[in-house]
Amino acid sequence: MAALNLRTTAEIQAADAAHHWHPFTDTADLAAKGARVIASADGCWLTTNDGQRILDGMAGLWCVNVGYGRQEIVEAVARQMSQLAYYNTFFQTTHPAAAEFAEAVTAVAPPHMNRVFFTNSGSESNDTVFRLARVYWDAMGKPSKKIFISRRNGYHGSTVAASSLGGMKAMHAQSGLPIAGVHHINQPYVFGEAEGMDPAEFGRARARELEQAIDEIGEENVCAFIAEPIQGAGGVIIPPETYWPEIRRICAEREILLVADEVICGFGRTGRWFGSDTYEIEADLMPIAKGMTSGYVPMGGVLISDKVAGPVMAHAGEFYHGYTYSGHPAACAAGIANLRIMQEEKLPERVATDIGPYLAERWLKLGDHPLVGEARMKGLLGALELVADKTTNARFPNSGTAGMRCRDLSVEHGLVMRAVGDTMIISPPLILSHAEADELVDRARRALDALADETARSRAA
Ligand code: PXG
Repeated sequence: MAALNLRTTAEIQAADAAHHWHPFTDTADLAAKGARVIASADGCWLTTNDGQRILDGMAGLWCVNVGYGRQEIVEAVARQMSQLAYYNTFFQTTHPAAAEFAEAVTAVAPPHMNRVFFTNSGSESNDTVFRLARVYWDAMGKPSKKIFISRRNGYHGSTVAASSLGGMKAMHAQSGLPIAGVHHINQPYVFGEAEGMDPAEFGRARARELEQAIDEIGEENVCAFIAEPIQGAGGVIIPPETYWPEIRRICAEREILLVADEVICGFGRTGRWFGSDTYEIEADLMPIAKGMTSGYVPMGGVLISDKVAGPVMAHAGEFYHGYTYSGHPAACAAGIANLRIMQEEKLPERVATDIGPYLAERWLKLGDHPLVGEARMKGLLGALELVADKTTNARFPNSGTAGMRCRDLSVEHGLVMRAVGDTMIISPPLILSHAEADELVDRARRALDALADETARSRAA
């Protein structure tokens, strides 16, 4: 492919350092170092501006499910933009792409979800949930039901309501969050928090914190419980098999909405269309984004159950909520083409029966590495827990330092792996081949070996 950008890497880094404020980044620190410049990508591979090829173990940011460079999507978006680059979906108007994508995305959703509200990101989807769930209880004649229960170390986005629903302490500390009306309970993190407890029992105990919270707050005040089927940004926390059935029991017995944040787990990642299918969650609302368009054009949405849609439509009248770009034609065109690829290539099924088990078998063997306390994987979501002492699973001092170093070493070895503290995580494109899966695990092992060498050297010094 012809070079898109004739500036040198140093020139790009200088412009970036001078003018670009990056998300979730110490901007001064990055400006001093210079950002890594990704210039192009194809399939599961990124190419830097200097020509280094890196296997993308994160599918961008958990989103490029169909892989990079899919011309079907590119052409569909170009066609759509020539025909109708923009029109809104406010004021009694729609357009062909919005209607078609709404039909297509609800067709793959669980059968009780037949409507979608379009947004532009997962954060906007969760802010939409925050408002819509309250509107639902107003419509039901129960306006006191306003409080959301969510989880510590959950991630639901960066906007004000979404980050309040999230349980990221560092985010809350920076801006006086959470806002009123959000109550956090503990997460089902076996490796980090079960402390010798049987995982099945631990899963049930963590789920029962929901029941206790409802009792403390008063059921008449609780609006909804929101959680990711598998926590992504929190460190690929795969709940024990006992967790979701117990949450479901509680939600069936109590009058609260259940919101499954499918922004990462949706669109094939766990081996079914949605994490809710994998864990039989039966959510009332499902925020979605990321894999919805495989990241080709930004888009998010909220899938709405008939149970919620019915009363809101019957009693609430207009929902005073929407974004200029809700149902943007280019995003809808990308989404339609993306779903078509996922269906034609049977990607959710491929994750369940082919590449998921293939990668898992190899990834779990990394659990033998002297620096790994646990390797886990579900669908194409994987994690490695780095430990300083494998016999006791003691962590490294200065939490996060080993993870950060491992992340850098991994990129040096040609693999994007992300670090959450000292947990290494992957979420590769769903089109990953067997050869690429072998390559991914090889490169991860080499990064771990390099970290082990450095650790041994610094202990000897
Ligand atoms: N819900 C979940 C479960 C997410 O993972 C969002 C909502 C927010 O989506 P938007 O599109 O507003 O970013 C997310 C996003 C990371 C990382 O470092 C994860 C996300 C976003 C940015 C970084 O793991 N997840």
